[in-house]
Amino acid sequence: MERTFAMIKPEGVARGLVGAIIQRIERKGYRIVALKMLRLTPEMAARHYAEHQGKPFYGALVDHITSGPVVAMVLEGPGVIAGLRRMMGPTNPQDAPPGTIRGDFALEVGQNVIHGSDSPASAEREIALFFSPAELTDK
Ligand code: RTP
Ligand code: MG
Repeated sequence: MERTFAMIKPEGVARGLVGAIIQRIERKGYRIVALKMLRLTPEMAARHYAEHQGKPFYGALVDHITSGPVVAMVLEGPGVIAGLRRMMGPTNPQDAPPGTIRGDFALEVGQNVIHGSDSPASAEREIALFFSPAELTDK
């Protein structure tokens, strides 16, 4: 069964959106395989966002993602990688339609409340970065 990595970003936690976001994910039918709250170190942020190193927004991105606690999750379900990305909506919340998480809960690209893996390779890499195999629950 397909798995993906999702993370409610610091502003989502600070704004009290954890329950609302998780409710949408569970209501869709995806299974939460693992879940924890943590604050990223700069080293973890650099590994997580390695693909963006050198881009103009990279420094702000790392500063932001390390600015407070996040909620990290592994989700499972058929087509969950693309499916979660559809539920999230586009990167820029101003382009995100109503009904998507970013469309309903966010306005700024740097404050778009949720991360989701963008491919099977990213999902595998990001799950391993945040969770040990023993933390991934079986049904
Ligand atoms: P994410 O990785 O957070 O799930 O978001 P994404 O795939 O939709 O977007 P990505 O291209 O991977 O960018 C990662 C995060 O960087 C911030 N960003 N800022 N100022 C900008 O132009 C800009 N572009 C991207 C966003 O917070 C985005 O989620
Ligand atoms: Mg991305």
